[in-house]
Amino acid sequence: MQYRKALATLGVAAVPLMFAAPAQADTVDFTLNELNGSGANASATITTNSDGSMTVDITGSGFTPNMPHAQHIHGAASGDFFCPPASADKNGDGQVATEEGVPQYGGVMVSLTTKGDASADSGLAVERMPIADASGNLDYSRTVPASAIPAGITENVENLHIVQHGLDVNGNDKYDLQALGESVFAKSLGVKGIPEEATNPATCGEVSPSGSVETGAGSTSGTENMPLFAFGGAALLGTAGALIVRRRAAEAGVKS
Ligand SMILES: [Cu+2]
Repeated sequence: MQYRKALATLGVAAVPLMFAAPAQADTVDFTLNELNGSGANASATITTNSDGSMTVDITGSGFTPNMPHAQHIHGAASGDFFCPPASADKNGDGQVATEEGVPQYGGVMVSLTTKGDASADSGLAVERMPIADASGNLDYSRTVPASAIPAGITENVENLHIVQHGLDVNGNDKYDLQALGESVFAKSLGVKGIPEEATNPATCGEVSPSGSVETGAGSTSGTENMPLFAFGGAALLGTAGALIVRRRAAEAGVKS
């Protein structure tokens, strides 16, 4: 009798104890490997906080010096995405371009800007993206508010990817048209003259250790945010170019 009573007491007590456990910050490590022979790599952590925000820390090197590098958390709340292999290079130019890689690593979920909006809408806000220092180092730290993060993303951090864009193929320390020509993706929106170097991915990061290429995430369209990238390329050319892209994108009926 006494024993059963004790058990019952335990049972009652255990339930509130389980639910009373405080929501704890959870940190996931990412390893960002070079894409497209960029020479860049980075390590990162994403910490999900109890208020629904995410703290993202990135430490990288080998980036095009003094140039902005658009960076995003790609993936989705569920599904199956991965960092693109070299075979994703469909046009055979030796580079996995934005439009070639996005279907594999997923759409933009969070824009890792330095200030202001961090939603997918800022995917191409190059003026608010981090700039590599004169030695090509790129360090970044920001807590992204819950309001900028799509539903289900903080619950699916292990399946997300971090992608950093912008690389210097011909070694002149800038984005130019000589190396790879125009950005095919920007051109597809009717905007000419944006270097492919400015829009191609330089790193892609999966959860560490990267024993398996596939980490899984995302059932939503991997292409819906692709036009955002052209906005960034246009920003490199100035506001007028960006406006043209937005208008063309609007005419094409794509999300901006
Ligand atoms: Cu991206």
